Formats: sequence, C-alpha cells, structure tokens
Amino acid sequence: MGIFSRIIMLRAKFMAAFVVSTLSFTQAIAEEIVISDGTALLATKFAKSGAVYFEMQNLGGVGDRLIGVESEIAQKTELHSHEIGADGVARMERLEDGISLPPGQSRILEQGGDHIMLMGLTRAFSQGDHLEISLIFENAGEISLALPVRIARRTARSERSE
Ligand SMILES: [Cu+2]
Repeated sequence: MGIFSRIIMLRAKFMAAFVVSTLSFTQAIAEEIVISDGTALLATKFAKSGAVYFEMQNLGGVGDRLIGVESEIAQKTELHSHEIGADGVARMERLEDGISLPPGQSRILEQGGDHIMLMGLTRAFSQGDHLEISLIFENAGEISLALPVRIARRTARSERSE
C-alpha cells in the first residue's frame, strides 16, 4: 500500500470517529432541551409562508440559544419577533442573534410574539399534515421536529374533504 492511500485511510478513520463522537455529544445535550406544543400555522392550504410556534425548555445547567432553523419545504426560514411600534402598527423583525434559552428556563414562541417564519413553502398542506423542521441550537445542535399543521382559513369544501 502506497503512502498516499494510507493517508487517505487514516483520514477516513479519523472522520468516522469524529462523526460518532459528535452525534453522541449532541444527543446527550439535546435531551436537556425539551420542545412541546409545536404547531405550524398556515393561512390557507396553499399559503406560501407560515409561522411555527412551540414551547422550548432548557432542563440543563448550561445556557443555550436557538440560532437557526432548517427545513426542506421552505426556501427560507427566519427567527422573528413581533412588536407593536409607536405608531400602533404591528411589525415582524428578524432576530439576528437568535433566541436565548437560559438554564432552567422556558420560552414560548406564540402568535403575536416570537416565532419562526417559513418563507417560500414548496408544497401545499392540509390540516393535520406534518411539517418537518430542524431547530439548530448553539450547544444542543440540531433537534428535528414533525409539527402538526393548522390551517387558519378553511373553506366549507375543504372541511368536508378532511
Ligand atoms: Cu414573521
């Protein structure tokens, strides 16, 4: 075996070990972040954007931060706040620094408050479908969820067919 292929093999072994240890590290820590009451709200079945709400709890002793969201069914995702301006008009603003989750605390993402915005949805959804997203935490890493979809405005026809 030439020296070149030996180096390649060593590199492959090193990468495998790295992947395994990263996974177990992530899982151990992710157990301390608990996500509950998750839902994805769409205005209609064919809405091009939607909002995701849930409660997140940090049962661990180390602070964490939700820094991003990944989803294969949206072209873009953002973390948003919802503020009423001095002019009385509601505005959504991008939370550039994510949403912090101190140890022992919980945060609720809800309508009229912080939420995840899904933009450019690539398919239609029906009430009760599941929408898959992955939350990316600074320490806990990736937490994947399948959230039940709620359609805000349903027609009489779509009610009957569901
Ligand atoms: Cu928004």
